[in-house]
Amino acid sequence: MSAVDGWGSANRYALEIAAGHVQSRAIRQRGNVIMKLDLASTAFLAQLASLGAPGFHEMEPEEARLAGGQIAESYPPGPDMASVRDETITGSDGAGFRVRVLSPTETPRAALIFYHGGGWVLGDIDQYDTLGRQLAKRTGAAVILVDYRKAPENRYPAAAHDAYDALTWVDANITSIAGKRVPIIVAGDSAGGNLAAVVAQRAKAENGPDISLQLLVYPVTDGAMNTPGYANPDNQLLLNTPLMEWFWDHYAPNKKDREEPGASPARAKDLSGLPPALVVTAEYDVLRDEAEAYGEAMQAAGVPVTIKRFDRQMHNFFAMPGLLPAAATALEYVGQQIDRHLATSSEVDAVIVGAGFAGMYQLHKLRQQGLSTRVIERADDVGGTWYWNRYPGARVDIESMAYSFSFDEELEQEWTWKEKYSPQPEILEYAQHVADRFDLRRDITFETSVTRALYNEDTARWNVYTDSGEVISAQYLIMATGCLSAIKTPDIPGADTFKGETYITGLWPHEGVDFSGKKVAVIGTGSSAIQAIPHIAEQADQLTVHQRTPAYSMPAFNRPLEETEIQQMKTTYRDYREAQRNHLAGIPYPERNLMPAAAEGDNERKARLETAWESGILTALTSSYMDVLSNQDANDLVSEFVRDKIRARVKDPETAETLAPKTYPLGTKRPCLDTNYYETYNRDNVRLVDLHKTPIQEITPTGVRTTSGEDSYDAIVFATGFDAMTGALERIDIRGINDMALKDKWADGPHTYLGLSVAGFPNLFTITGPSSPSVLSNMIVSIEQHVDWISDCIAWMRDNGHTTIAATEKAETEWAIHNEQAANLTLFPQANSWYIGANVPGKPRTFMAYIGGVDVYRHICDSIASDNYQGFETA
Ligand code: FAD
Ligand code: N01
Repeated sequence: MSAVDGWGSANRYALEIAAGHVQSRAIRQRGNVIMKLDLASTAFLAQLASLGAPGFHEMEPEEARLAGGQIAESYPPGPDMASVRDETITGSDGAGFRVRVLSPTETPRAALIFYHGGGWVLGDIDQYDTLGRQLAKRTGAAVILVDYRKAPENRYPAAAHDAYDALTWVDANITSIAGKRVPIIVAGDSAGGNLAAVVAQRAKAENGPDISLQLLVYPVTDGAMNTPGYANPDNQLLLNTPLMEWFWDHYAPNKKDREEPGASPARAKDLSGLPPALVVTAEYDVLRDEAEAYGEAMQAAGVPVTIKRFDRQMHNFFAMPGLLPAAATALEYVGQQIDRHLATSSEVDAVIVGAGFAGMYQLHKLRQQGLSTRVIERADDVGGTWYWNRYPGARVDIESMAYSFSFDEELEQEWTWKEKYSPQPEILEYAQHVADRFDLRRDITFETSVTRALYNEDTARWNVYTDSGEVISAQYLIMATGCLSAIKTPDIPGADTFKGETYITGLWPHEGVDFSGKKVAVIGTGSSAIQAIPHIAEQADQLTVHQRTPAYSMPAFNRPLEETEIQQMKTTYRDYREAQRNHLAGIPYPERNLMPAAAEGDNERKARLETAWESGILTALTSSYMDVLSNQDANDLVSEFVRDKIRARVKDPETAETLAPKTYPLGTKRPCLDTNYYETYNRDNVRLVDLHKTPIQEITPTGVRTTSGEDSYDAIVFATGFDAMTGALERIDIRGINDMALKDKWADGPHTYLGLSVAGFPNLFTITGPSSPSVLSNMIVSIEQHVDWISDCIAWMRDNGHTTIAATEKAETEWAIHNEQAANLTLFPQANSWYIGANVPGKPRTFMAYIGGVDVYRHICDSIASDNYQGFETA
């Protein structure tokens, strides 16, 4: 039977239980409890019950061991290890026992000693091999499985002695296990959790080896068996009171022994000074209460303890890898906690904030240069923009084959984009592929935000604070926080009073949203709204779009990529990448026409603009003449061409005029690419509200009130954009020399040198920071250029014995003047765009991207570097 068939029949059993068809007495008695478990556990229990086997406590130990072993045979093999070695240790009382050292493929960053469960009577290291390997792979620790002596052949304290001897053996052999001294973690499940807790107490009492963390998975902590769970049959799935009695009777038949902390760690008089602990429990487990009580008692004694209860799970779920999906979830959770814990105790060379494309590539580069590096990321995975923006229709507006990393030719060749403009899920998949390929996640701490970063002038290091309570000391602090990652919270009165559903495009629910049958309002008509609106309109009963400023949008003409064009690009990728780097915006085709718009007659111009339009390339219209973005008359010609296109796409003339932008030059707010955007307004269920005529007064509990009255909605979608360029940086309390806050320094607008460095903030780098080309370019081209430059700078500092580098005030001021002059040569400052901070009330108005072009900018950065980092001070 295949695994899938197995699940199919298991699930059928679960349904049968629900329908009351299964006649097993045990199941009938506990049917309502079993259904409280998740489906996989329910199905597993049902299958087990259908076998009609007696409980372990009704068997002889040998028989029970065989039965337990049979379940373990269904676990899939664990991941490959760099090495697996079994050794026999001679314990302090002369008895021998086996340990298995599972070494992960990378250099181990910890040694995790795992004591298996089984009531001190059952189980062995072969049965825990899969789990051990999974732990090694996920945590990056060498895992040492311990085959301690079992009862009743060897009663208490034999197992506890072996467990401690395993610890001292690991401590003595740590360099051969891990290559260097690394933190030791003691871990175990059930009776193994008991042994881990006991070992931690003994190490403390005897001043034994340092233990960095205790991982106690539903540990047995008290032989008194008097916590509420023992009296409640609802909690007794897979492990019940009679079986616990059977275990204790075999392990410590002498009731006096059970009162000793060596058997019942909860009986210890003083729990202070124990290593930090992670206590994992299951909701329906007879051991839940005693495990959590032990965690709480340690907490009360001042030990840092995290208690995590897995809802809808039963005893032993953690140790059934491959059988229960919850085991994988719990393993990932434990992995993240261990990541976090190991990180707490480390100092690193560099901290990178953000794991979008910028943070990912920066991590890869610094690792290659041998720097110990940690990335802190708020999300629970990589991808940045493409992790957060999951609204319907989200896709790239620069051709996918061009919007991709160029730094690794193999990556470039192995990845195949499917569409001209790939949708968000495909780009996220690409980011995840990059993370897997370069094994990035092991140095990324997810679900964690950096809240503060303080520069310590005495140590010349940054102290980086996170919302999980960590403080990480780093020589370099690299902000890869993104230009468009700080959501602009809806700045409309009453926005938080709406009682229906609200969505923000940049924080879209992962499970998606079904608008079927609903009355939906969208607020905003920027790039996000333009992509989402056609999809929402198709689903919703009615859609009302609230537009303040219309956008210029052209059709993307998106389509699947043809095999021949993929191959063509892959064959010529190197030349293409070179062209990207040497182009104004990193988008080399269609090439910029160096003729002014006035130089051509109406017919030729129309033909040229038609060709640009048909290309479906974002920059085609602004590249059609050299002066589109610098000469109002030239811009008017192209803008009017686009307005005519809008008029042709929208049937109702009044709606078309409302949608046609007239208050700012084309290209000076980010232009958009769409699929059926304007055509959507030809649908009967779509309505456009012109907020210039009827501004929003407030959002009410039931809808949106404009000056023309109130409309009620089931859902409101805020496509209202971002606090761009500076938002993500200013939301962190970054303080440099003399405790200067970045936010204060930037009170009248961001000041940087090259968008890479800030005077007064040594060793702080900003990837695609303000005053660099960033958002005016193909962002991946700009990200790669910055990451390469920063990495080269750090290498240069190390080669030349410099500890710190920072921009000088003079260089920063000169760069600001150059930026302003460059922007003022164009039409850009005329628009109330987010480029200029106009979308955020109260934000200072300065043009925040370098307009001189990616090509020119690259040349400037390279010249500065080759001139010994002119404009920077080093120490
Ligand atoms: P991001 O991808 O924004 O990643 C920054 C990361 O930092 C985020 O994951 C965030 O969670 C994390 N972070 C921020 N602050 C903290 C903190 N304090 N603590 C911990 N973590 C933090 N650009 C293009 O060139 N072409 C496009 O087609 C394009 N399409 C886009 C579509 C959308 C919907 C949006 C919003 C932007 C688009 N962009 C596009 C710009 C896009 O942001 C960049 O292309 C690129 O993805 C940015 O990568 P990044 O790593 O610099 O930043
Ligand atoms: O945000 P936006 P976005 N009341 O700021 C309106 C990239 N991106 O998320 O213009 C009423 O552009 C606001 O009106 P106005 C791309 O770089 C790329 O759409 O301020 N309306 C505007 O219409 C893009 O530029 C893609 O008058 C309010 C809209 O909300 C950037 O991300 C896809 C309002 C916000 O538009 C941001 O795009 C998506 C209020 N109080 C994003 N506040 C691609 O296609 C704001 N608005 C690749």
